[in-house]
Formats: sequence, C-alpha cells, structure tokens
Amino acid sequence: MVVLSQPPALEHCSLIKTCKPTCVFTGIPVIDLRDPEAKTLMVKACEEYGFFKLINHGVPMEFMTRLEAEALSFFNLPQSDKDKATPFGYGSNKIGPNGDVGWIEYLLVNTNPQLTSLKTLSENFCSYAVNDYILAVKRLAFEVVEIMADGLEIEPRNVLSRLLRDEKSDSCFRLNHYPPCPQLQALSGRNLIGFGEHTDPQIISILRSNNTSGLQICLRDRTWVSVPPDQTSFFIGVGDALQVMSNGRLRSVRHRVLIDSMKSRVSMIYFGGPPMSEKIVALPCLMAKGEESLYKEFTWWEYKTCAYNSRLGANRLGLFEKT
Ligand code: GA4
Repeated sequence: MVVLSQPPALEHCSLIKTCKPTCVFTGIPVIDLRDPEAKTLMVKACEEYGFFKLINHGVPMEFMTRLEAEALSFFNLPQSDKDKATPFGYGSNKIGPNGDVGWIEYLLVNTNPQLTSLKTLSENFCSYAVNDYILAVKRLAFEVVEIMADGLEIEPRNVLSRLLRDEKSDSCFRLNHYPPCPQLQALSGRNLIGFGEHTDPQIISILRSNNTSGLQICLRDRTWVSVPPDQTSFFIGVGDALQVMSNGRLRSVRHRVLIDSMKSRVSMIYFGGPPMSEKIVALPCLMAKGEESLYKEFTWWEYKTCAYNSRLGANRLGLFEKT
C-alpha cells in the first residue's frame, strides 16, 4: 500500500493499493462472432475463464472512437466543471459507498430509458455519441447471450436476452478514465491498482478500452494475468448473476485494472442486468437430473442491495451459497 501526499490530479485519494508485476497472458480465447462454432467456443471460454475477446462484432469503430474522444474531452475539463456532473454520475477516487478507493475517475449511469440519468448525461456532457454507442453495444449483448444460450442448448434462446431487453432491465454503463501516474509508480516500484479486484454482479459485461494496457483477470489457479489491450475488439465477462443461472457452470470473472505509468486508459463498459424483481435461480433446463442448486433463491434487487452493502473485492456470491 502507498500513502500519497496529495497528488495534484486526484488529491483526495490517500490510499491506493499496489501489486507485484504480473505476466501478459496470450491465452485469452478470441471468438469471431461470425464463426459458426462461436456458440461452442463461447461456452468453453466462459466455463474456463468467464471471459473472452470478441472480434468481427459489427459495431462500427467510429462509434467507439467518437465516444472515446468525447469522454476524454469531458475528463480533461477543469475539476470544478467535472464536479458539476456529480449528480449525473461523475465520480473520482471513490468506488461504491463502502470506502473503496481507486486511481480513477468515471461516469456511471443506468441505461434504463425510464430513468433520466443517461438522458441528462448525453444532453449535457457527451452529446449523442453515448446514445449511439449504448444502442449498438446493447444489441451486441443481446446477440452474445443468445449465442451463449444456443451453446448451452437452452430453449427458448431468449431466456437470457429477454432479461436485458426488458424495459425494466437494471443495466448500467460506465466510462472510466485512469490517468497515468509516473511519479507514484517510480516511488513504489510496483503497479498501482486503478480499480481493485472484483466480480461484476450483473449477467454480462461488454468492455471496450483504448490501446492502453491495465486490465487483468484472475485465472482458476488464482494467478493474475494481464490482458493485452485491443481497441478494435470487445472483451466479454460473465457476471455473478450468470454464474448462478448456470448453477456455477459459467464462472464470473474476477478482474482488476492497473495503472499505466505513461498513458491514460479509457474504458467503456455496458453491464447487462435483469429487472429488479427478477428471481435469480439456476435455469432448470441446465440442471442435470437430481442436480441441486448451489445457491439460495434471491431477487436481483436483493443481490444488488447486498453488493452495495459490501466492499468491492468481497465474495458476494459466497453469501448466497447453500451450506
Ligand atoms: C462493479 C461493477 C460495476 O462497475 C458497478 C460497480 C459498483 C459501483 O462502482 O458503484 C460497485 C461494484 C460494481 C460491486 C460492489 C459495489 C457496487 C461498487 C461496490 C463497492 C457499477 C456494479 O454494478 O458493481
């Protein structure tokens, strides 16, 4: 752990965790959305890693670069201007309500059109690039979970996508900015953690970043490895809700983000979640005869409440395991 003496950019951030250098992993599964085998490969990747890279995804590159440029012009505004966006989802240093800190600033909004946060954000800060991007990435998420359902031989194939398509779906969108921090890095000789380790609570996460490294995933043997960045592709992660719905067959990926010492990292993530009232249970069609559910029954609202009462790195699903 490093104690900061008030760096100018993020002066409230006093306790940032660090970690030892780790190796770059070249074994991340790469799945071509147009490959007829995609359904089988996706399931295999989600069983082994809970994570894969998606290519040939069909989202126009300009949607990503436009939003990235707009995000950067927002994050480059004077701090006092950015602070005015706090009611619309701007935050810095603090992650969640329970004392977690990171070397990060972000915009976090719910994507439900019935809530006003996204509308306000796009009208005031990111113009329409954010709407185009979210629409495209939502469609991609629907397609990905439908292909997964095919791979899992679940019928009907919209069992998962209907939850994301639901007008009450509790999905959110996050734009993250990780400024570089050369002085601090040199001081500690270790890697600074921008966003601490955690699993995503939702069903599925669709991430795109610029060409700056930082994302790491935790493998089954608990080693941390770096994911080589690729600004043209998406990285797909399984969330806790999907782990439960597949009765532990697909694994929710533990991940974190390290700070690059020279370049800033910008990432944009869509977290596809179910409606609040939805019961999160193992899908009966995925259970073998006599197979017991590993988790107690809960609603998404109950899980989300638990997530917001826990620390970032907590093993939240552990609280719902049957003993
Ligand atoms: C992790 C995934 C998403 O970024 C997020 C995060 C949320 C937040 O930043 O407000 C949480 C975190 C995330 C899990 C535990 C709780 C809630 C911070 C935190 C300590 C938006 C989400 O849905 O869960």
